[in-house]
Amino acid sequence: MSWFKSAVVYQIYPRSFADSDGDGIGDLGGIAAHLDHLAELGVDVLWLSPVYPSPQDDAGYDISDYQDIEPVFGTLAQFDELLAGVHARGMKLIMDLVVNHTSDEHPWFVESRSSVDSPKRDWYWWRPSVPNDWRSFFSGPAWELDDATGEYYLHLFSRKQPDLNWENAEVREAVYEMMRWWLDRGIDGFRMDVINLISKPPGLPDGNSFALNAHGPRLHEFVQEMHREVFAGRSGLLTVGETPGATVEEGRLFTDPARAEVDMIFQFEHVQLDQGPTSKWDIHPLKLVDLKRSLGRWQAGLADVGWNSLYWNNHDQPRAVSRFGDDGEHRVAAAKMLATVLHLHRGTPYVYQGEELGMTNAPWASIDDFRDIESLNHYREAVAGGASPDDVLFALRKMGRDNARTPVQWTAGPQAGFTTGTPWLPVNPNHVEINAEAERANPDSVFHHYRRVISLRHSLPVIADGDFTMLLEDEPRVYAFVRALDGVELLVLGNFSGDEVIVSLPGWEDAEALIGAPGLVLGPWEGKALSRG
Ligand code: ISL
Repeated sequence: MSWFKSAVVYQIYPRSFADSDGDGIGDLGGIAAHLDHLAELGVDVLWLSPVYPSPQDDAGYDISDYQDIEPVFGTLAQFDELLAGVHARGMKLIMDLVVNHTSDEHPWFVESRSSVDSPKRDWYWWRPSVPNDWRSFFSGPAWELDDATGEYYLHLFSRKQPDLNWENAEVREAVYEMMRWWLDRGIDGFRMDVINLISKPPGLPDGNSFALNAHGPRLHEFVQEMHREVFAGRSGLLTVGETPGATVEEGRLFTDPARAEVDMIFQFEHVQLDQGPTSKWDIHPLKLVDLKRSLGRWQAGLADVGWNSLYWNNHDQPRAVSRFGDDGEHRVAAAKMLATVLHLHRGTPYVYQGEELGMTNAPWASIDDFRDIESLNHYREAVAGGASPDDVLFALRKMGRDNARTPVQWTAGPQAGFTTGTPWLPVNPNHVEINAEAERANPDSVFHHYRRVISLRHSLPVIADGDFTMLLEDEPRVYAFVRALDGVELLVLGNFSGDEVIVSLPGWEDAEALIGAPGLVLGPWEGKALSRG
């Protein structure tokens, strides 16, 4: 069995994790100071969102030097120390790999834009006139006129994130060389940002820029080449591709070990069920049966081949307990239930910083509170197009990425113990109640519940490697499934409602309780796991 089947990954968003020098921005020193919190939680792998030099147009996902550390975050020497500290605690560390695009301030792009004859001209997508109607994911057109040569370049994200041309073999070799450099330094793998966008459609036809780019014709060829050139012959690594729009079939292609691509992918279906088909800002109530159907399809589809990653949230998504649970009266129960349900699926679970505390979305007063380029651009474009500012704000409050980016709440004290200065994004006022210090001291906290579900994955083969069967598929309030391995069966139940629910599952009434109380009665937002055999 691959080691990562019993592993749990923790995502750190460095700007918002912990600040060690009082400038209001989290940094490597802050991460180093809290490694014992992570070791105590019991996670196996840390994933660092980008810490490379960057103009921070998209909070570090616009990289201007792949082989150094952003000074605001620290130095390479501090990075090496941090890596040693992670390894000394028996954990691994993976880095974010953002190679669909660079920053426009990366030397490659600076050289590319300098002249049509530049040796690096073909490293990006240049056209003498706008070739199609593609839109950027951050609003506005995907082509930007560059004054230096009077030509247009492609940017699927912000205009400061020009897309690399993966058709060019020199680009690919430069990326692989950089990846080998990090692995030689001792890191344990990569989370690959929008890796499914790297192969562009031949002829750059008109149409939906996302659908057209989401699985280009050379995608799997490129990922297999990367595997051969970078990962082959190295062991113990973790590779996870971020692949918005991937289908179950694509998931099998990416993660079938025989194809030598990546270990797992982040698929997006379950985080789009409460959104309209064309816009994440078109928000609908989530129906639990849709969630079960979607996640159940991924469980079934990758049962014999490949592997799932499991997540409720990350730095791009609202807080899990606010979106899928209840962040009011039943917050603690809901946060625990969400952990139980997610972590007992088949797959590798990801915990996003603060999720282990049950952190919530933030109370945004006005548009001036937001910092994220995606939210700010959307607000500007929607309001200019005639939308009511209140309606736009309603959606930003629920779906805006800044919800995930408020500082981690370490203590009940000033600035939640995140910084001695002024935080780059305000701390959530609820830190007086929700914080790591209080939760570590309380055995009934969300934090200690996460410790328990994480340690269960380490100790019980039925969780790491058992079969998965969804139950009660049409029941609108209860998520229910069974895991089974070698005669051991585990029933997992999660009440996604504020009502008490009694479930009818003959044969399980007297099963032993692993999490929660025995029996088939579920209190509001309660989760439990029962075992037999
Ligand atoms: O945030 C999203 C929804 O609007 C996603 O569609 C997101 O843009 C997409 O998942 C790609 O995300 C990744 O690449 C982006 C970066 O802004 C995100 O933070 C990163 O996770 C560009 O690098």
